[in-house]
Amino acid sequence: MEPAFKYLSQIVQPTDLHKLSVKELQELATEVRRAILENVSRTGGHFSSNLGTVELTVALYATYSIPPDKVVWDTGHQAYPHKLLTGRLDRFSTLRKHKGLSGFLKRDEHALDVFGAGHAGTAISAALGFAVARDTLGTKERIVAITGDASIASGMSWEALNHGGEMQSDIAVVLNDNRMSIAPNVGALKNYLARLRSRPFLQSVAHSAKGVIEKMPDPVVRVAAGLRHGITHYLAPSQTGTIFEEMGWEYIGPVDGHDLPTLLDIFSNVKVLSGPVFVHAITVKGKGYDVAEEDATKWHGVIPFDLASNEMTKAAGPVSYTQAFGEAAQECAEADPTVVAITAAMPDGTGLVKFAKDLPDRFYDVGIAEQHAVTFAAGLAAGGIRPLCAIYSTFLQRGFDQVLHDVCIQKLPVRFFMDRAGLVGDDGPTHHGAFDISYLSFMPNMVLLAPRDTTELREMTHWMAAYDDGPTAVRYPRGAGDARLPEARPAISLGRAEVLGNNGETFENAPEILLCAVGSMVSTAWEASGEMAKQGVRGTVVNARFVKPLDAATICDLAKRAGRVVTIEENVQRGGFGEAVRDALAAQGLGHLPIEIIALPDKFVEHGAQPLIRAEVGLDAPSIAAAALRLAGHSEAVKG
Ligand SMILES: Cc1ncc(C[n+]2csc(CCOP(=O)(O)OP(=O)(O)O)c2C)c(N)n1
Repeated sequence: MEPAFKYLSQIVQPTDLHKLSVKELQELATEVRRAILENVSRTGGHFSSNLGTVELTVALYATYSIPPDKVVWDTGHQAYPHKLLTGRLDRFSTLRKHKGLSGFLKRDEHALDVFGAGHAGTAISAALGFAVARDTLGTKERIVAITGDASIASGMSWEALNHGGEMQSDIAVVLNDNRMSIAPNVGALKNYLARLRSRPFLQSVAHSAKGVIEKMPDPVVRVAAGLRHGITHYLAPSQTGTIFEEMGWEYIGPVDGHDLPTLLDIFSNVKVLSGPVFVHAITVKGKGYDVAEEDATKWHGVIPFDLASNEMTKAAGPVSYTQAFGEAAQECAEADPTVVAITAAMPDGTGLVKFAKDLPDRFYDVGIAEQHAVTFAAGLAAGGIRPLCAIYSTFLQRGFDQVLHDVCIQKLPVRFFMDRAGLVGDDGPTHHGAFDISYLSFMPNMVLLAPRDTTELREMTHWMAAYDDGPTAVRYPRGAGDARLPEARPAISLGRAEVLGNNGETFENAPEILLCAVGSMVSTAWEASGEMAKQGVRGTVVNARFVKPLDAATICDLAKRAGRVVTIEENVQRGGFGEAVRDALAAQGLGHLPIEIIALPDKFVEHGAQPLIRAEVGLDAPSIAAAALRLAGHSEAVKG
């Protein structure tokens, strides 16, 4: 019987592609595309970006000698063809599943994942590092970076192009230009790339063109020869030199990123060129799957879908935190003309699509430029505007110094909205928002909040929009959270916690434990309190609301009464909420009280479904109840 993937099933390593004819490589590309379609429709994952890189990957891997040559992928969300061409077909069905293949590149997943990523804009820097390492060690391998038209607009990419243009090391950058970020791409560079794209597609680069042309004595002949071979470097810069050439890179393009025979020819020539080379490939996001080509945003990252009907069936659920923020942000902006919203390339992910549509003059998508987003917001705030700066917890790490240096030192009222705080699930360690409490709460002047549910996020958003005394930040998880908490609540007030009490009946003299929880963990603590009540232990739940300033008075009063404290947070322990509570207790002479800090471990948590990995690290109700009962002296563990 013919195998399902006649060619792909034979590929164990990229050099296996060298044995195939052009026609067979074309068949292989078709199989790679089919493998992505069939698999991602079942597992979910990044979709349209991967359909767009099939021919580029096949052409590169068929021409370069990998290993020892190295390809560095930017972000890694478009590298499924790379996974398939490096012998991972048999494990492809485990993509993004717990203990299965990662959705990104990981050095410990495969030797040819030479540089891991998840955040955008790192590939050119890393590739330049590989090139300089090679030159230093005297080895001979070729180095290629592949980046996207949105990722290349990030500051780091330009820092690397700037450095590489001066270094003149042998390195190739392939720009996979599909005109799209997750949303439509933004910025002036996008317009510039569009102008380059409008040039006719290159058909070939003659073998060693550059070396040959360089030896031509007559400048006119040299220019003509350069043009013929798509090397415009020899033209007068003021007329046609691209910005890349001006910066010392050989510009080759535009090339049709789906025309495999041409790509094979171009890469086999690029491979032997010396110095930094920039190949501009034009691709179509979603290539080969009509609906994805038409709506690349919707199909950028998908949940499992039906291949026959193209239906993505998302179970109707409660309003997500993302949606709650988006709606509240718009209410704030509609009520106050000084309120604006900022995103760094994530209008959809941060819930701001409707805001952008309804209030276009008050909405800024700055592209993959978190550092700029933060300082832009700081400037706006200094200029009298109220900016709501919506950046995922993990991506705000990029803007650490900007938050500290531009916002906090100057006590500017920038409001940060950090979606995807805590464990995000299938995207894994590059995307978990595990550190924001630590990296924000030690900054003087910062006010840091976390809501217990989406209603509280709405209230906090309004409260923050009206708070002009300095910077504020709120963290909230991916998804809708757990709405099984009492609805009634006091209004938000600076530095005040909410005491939720005990979930369930206990005897009057029952032993008591204070469960001090923050954000997403409040509902989990509430559930744990219910479990504890069944064991005759009163778990008094306090919803911190503010990590900083902490409501030390309330927490210490309750702790004194209960005599034991458990803190629960979806952040690493070091520098986190629990340590702040422990310090507050010690400061009030309660350092002797037994305290257990339940937090994320001091390791990078792998990918997997949110409930699964939360349970694995002890952030589920049974684990919390068991830990609390142990602290109360109950040996009987609730878990299991
Ligand atoms: C620093 C950072 N900010 C935001 C993101 C979220 N993100 C993932 S992919 C992507 C768009 C990338 O677009 P592009 O580079 O053009 O690649 P394409 O998906 O179009 O192939 C964004 C914004 C990220 N991964 N890293």
